[in-house]
Amino acid sequence: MTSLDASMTPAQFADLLETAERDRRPMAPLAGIHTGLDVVTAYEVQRVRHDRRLAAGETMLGYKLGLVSRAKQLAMGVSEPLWGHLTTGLLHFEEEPLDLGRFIHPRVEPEIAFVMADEVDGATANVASVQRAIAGIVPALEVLDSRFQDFKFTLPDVVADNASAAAVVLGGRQLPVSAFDMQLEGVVLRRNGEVVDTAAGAAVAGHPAAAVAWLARRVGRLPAGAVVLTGGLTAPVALEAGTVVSAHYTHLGSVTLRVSQ
Ligand code: OOG
Ligand code: MG
Repeated sequence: MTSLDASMTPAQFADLLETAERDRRPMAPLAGIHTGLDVVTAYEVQRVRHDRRLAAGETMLGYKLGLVSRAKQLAMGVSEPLWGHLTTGLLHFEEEPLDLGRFIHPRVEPEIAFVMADEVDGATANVASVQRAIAGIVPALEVLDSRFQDFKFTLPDVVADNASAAAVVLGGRQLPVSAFDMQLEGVVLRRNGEVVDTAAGAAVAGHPAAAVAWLARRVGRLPAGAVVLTGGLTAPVALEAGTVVSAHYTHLGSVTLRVSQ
């Protein structure tokens, strides 16, 4: 599909993204082949791909936020946040080396993740109601792999591409909300032992729970048990064979990702 085509359905856009993912061949932005692709249609494309994953046997894990921090917005050239779906197939265990064989051009970023105990009603969601609903907070590394060439996309493209989701590594320690002030939670990001970036929890929407309140309003209802990635705190770091990336947090401990040789 190379020419302008205003008649493509969300399922056809989903096919293009899935082919790029399966063949590890990045594609040109969807907005270029369908100038009318808007954000609403793009979320339909995301939904189609999510439903197909569930039909293939994966289970819903939760949600991810994207492009929330200024560092991420500047790095990606898109200044509005978005959300995506997380399924169990994305989970990668910290102890296992990550094989890059299935990715196109993977990157990783440090995040603060919530495990929700209770449902959050989007109609009334705010920082307080989100915090009350949290079971625990864990440190996370998110692996991203845009299905678009050179990680270049517009907001509708990256929405359709499920916010570039590729893998999620959750750290071992889970703390309750009362244990610390997550706005002030510091993170030091290291690549092969060298510090490459630093940030604090307030980088995402002023407060990670504010980012999740925004998400709850968008999705209408955040279910109990959901895992939510609250958004990359720093710019992402490229992954290559042998790369070791670790994120050390003030209270949450650390999470490490080792890439296979
Ligand atoms: C889009 C995904 C953004 C985040 O945490 O900001 C994201 C991208 O950067 O490719 O996951
Ligand atoms: Mg992220």
